[in-house]
Amino acid sequence: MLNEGRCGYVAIIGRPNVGKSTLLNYLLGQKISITSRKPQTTRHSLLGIKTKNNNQIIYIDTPGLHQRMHNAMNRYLNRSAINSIEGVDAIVWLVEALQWTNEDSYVLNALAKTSVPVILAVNKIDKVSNRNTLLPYIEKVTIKHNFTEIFPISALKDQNLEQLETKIIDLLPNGIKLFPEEQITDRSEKFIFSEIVREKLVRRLGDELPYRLTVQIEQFKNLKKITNISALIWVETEGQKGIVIGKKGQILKSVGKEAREDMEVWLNNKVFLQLWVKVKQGWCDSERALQQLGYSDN
Ligand SMILES: Nc1nc2c(ncn2[C@@H]2O[C@H](COP(=O)(O)OP(=O)(O)OP(=O)(O)O)[C@@H](O)[C@H]2O)c(=O)[nH]1
Ligand SMILES: [Mg+2]
Repeated sequence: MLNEGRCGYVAIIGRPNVGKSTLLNYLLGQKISITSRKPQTTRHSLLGIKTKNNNQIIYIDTPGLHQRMHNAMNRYLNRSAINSIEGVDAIVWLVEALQWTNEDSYVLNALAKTSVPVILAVNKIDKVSNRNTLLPYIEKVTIKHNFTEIFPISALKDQNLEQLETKIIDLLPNGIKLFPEEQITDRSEKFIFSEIVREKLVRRLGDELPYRLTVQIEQFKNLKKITNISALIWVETEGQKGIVIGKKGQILKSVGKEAREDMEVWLNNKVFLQLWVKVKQGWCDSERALQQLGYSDN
């Protein structure tokens, strides 16, 4: 008899910087979502599709839920994360071991309104030197919601992820696969590549990164032996443009090199990458400008 597998959607949520994208990449065994030490690295929800035997888990990586909602960009990020809680089959909520912030409380409030099963994943346990402190912490968080299960994990060091995934599959409904087995994300290569450039910028510039910077792939041309790609980096002021380019163009040069190397791995082809920095004032405060740059709810 044909053994029908399970298939469903699972949202990975949590405050900024707690390790959501790192977890997704390790669960998939491939890097599709960018990560960095800086909060609010993820700006668009994206799907990561994992097919395992007869089962298919469709993970949704979300921007970190946060409380600072002053401009259009922040409103978009929260809307995008909250919308993905609706209609999923399970939620994995990440907190960081021994840490609790107002932003965690904010996520908890959003969860209180849902009847979807929630798995609590206590991440970054590799950072905890005294394991005796972990249990009281977990007990304190556990009583805050009716969790289906609780897993202490390390997304970075691959601790307990197998067990977490087994439990996730248990929560999915029976059903046929919604995506082809070889597909790992719903996003285009253009999207992934703009994110690769942004990751290198976030990592290189750290706190100096213009918060409102965005990247757009302008040209993407697959030739036989090489792929030509050009990307526009949008900033808001001439000063920010200077920061992104760096002294004697050093920053832009190394960002270009690192991004090109990642793209070559992804495409398994040589890449010729050109980066341009452009100034567009006030785009982050305008809903219309956001839509033009691909930040839309549709
Ligand atoms: N030590 C340790 N660091 C981790 C672990 N998981 C993630 N990190 C680090 O935490 C930082 C944030 O990780 P991300 O995956 O970008 O976090 P995020 O929740 O997706 O953040 P946003 O997209 O900004 O909401 C990165 O520097 C990761 O390397 C872990 O298990 N252990
Ligand atoms: Mg992220």
